[in-house]
Amino acid sequence: MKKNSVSRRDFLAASGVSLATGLTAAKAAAKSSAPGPVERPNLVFFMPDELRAESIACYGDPVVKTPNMDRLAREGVRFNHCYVQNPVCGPSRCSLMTGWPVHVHGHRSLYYFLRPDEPNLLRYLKQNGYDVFWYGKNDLLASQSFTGSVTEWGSHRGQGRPSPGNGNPWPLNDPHYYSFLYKEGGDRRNYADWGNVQAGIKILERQQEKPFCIFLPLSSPHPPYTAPQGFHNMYDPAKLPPLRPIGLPNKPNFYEAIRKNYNLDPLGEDVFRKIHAVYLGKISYTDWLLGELLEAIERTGHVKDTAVFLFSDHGDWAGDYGLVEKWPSAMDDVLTHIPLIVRLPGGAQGHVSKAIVELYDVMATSLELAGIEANHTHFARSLMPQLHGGPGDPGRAAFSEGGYNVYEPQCFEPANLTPPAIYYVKEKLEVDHPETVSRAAMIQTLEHKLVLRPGGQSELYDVAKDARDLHNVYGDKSYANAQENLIGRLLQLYVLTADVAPRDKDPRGSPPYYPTAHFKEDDWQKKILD
Ligand SMILES: [Ca+2]
Repeated sequence: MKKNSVSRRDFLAASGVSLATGLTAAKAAAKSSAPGPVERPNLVFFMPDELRAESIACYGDPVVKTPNMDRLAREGVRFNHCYVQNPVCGPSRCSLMTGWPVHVHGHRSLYYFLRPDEPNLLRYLKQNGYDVFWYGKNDLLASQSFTGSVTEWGSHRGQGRPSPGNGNPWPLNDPHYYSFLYKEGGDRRNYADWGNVQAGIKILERQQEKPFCIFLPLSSPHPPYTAPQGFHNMYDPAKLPPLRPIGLPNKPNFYEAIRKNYNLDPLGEDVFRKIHAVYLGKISYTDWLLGELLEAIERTGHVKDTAVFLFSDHGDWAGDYGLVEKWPSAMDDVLTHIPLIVRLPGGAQGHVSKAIVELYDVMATSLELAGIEANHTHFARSLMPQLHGGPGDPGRAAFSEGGYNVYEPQCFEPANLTPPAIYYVKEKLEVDHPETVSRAAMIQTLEHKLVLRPGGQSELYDVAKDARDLHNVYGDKSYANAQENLIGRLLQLYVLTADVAPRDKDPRGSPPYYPTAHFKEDDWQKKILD
């Protein structure tokens, strides 16, 4: 087993102690950029839902147009290898805001969010002088956590539904029905995402006394695969590079199960290419929204005092492998590898960090920028060194987890849908065949990726040769050493992060004894009160 000691930096990060204040680090590298460093900058979190890294131009997609994301990368730092802690909305967001792998507190489902007795980044900000504005979907906080964590929130969610005539266009018995491929949408300004971005822009435009955080958890490019006019048909399916093929050997059981249960088998490759083309169109729409936001930041003079973060909670298959959407225990690169771009006043410009980082590092980074010390134990690491041009930790690994056990009905989606609901087949498959959503744990390095599924098929990829996850070599003797090393390292992660000890202490001695506790319950009370 490879020796993998815990470095001082790891220890400090796990203790919630920063290596350097934002200001100190900023001074060290102030020469690297135009706007100077700023104490306690405003924070803008632009978070598209289901945006995978590789489908953005500056991450290497040869077709898609994402000029605003590319510009943000040129003006800031692009993290080339950022991974989520879970491939599904709720768990990934809970990790993002706590700095905990999902196993630390059981945040593995869509039905257990951060409660008032648990930490979260937004509450740290609000309780330490920031106004926190939230416009978009939830999947993060329990209802009772909102007032303590968020100054003002709202969602234009209702307007985000496809407009009449733009719903599922296929008859129920058509194999396209559960493909999530819909028709072209409406006007780009008639979408929830546009409304939520506008709400954020209004905050930028008004006078603020306190530093602020604007959290924009948007819906795009989440399926269904439909995009507004001007974006839906932006890309020619015939001109896309080849998708990852259908029917690859040694893939987990849910690949075939999804295709069979969604009735996708009869669909030709042209349909999956169209799905992919529309997904790229929806990404370009998301990029346009980012452009609106960046323009407003510039127009309101906030470039100099506002840090802008772009990241997502997970990716999407988007037609690769003949699959659509995502799956709770799937760990493909297109699902776990997301973009992370940060533009920081006084930070490096055009820097690309190639070392592995994890999405929840956003939490530790934001705390350091805001000058807040966490009062809970977490495992996120501040990315401040990279934001000032540092290379990051070349030996770091990323970890991700997913799936449920059959004895955890509280985790499963409720399976109370009936046709024509588009998620009917997904929920039914999970409940009828829970083995397809068995628990999974992934470790990813720059060389290899292991996905361990004790109740299903495990996977191993030679990432250096096979970054597209095409050839599962789990159990292949020529990879025995790599497999053993990764399993050992995964075990170490669980040993080191299995739980967190509360910071508040109980006295070791017994509490004082008060004889009054044993007064007889005679009728003295009655006597007094009568
Ligand atoms: Ca999501």
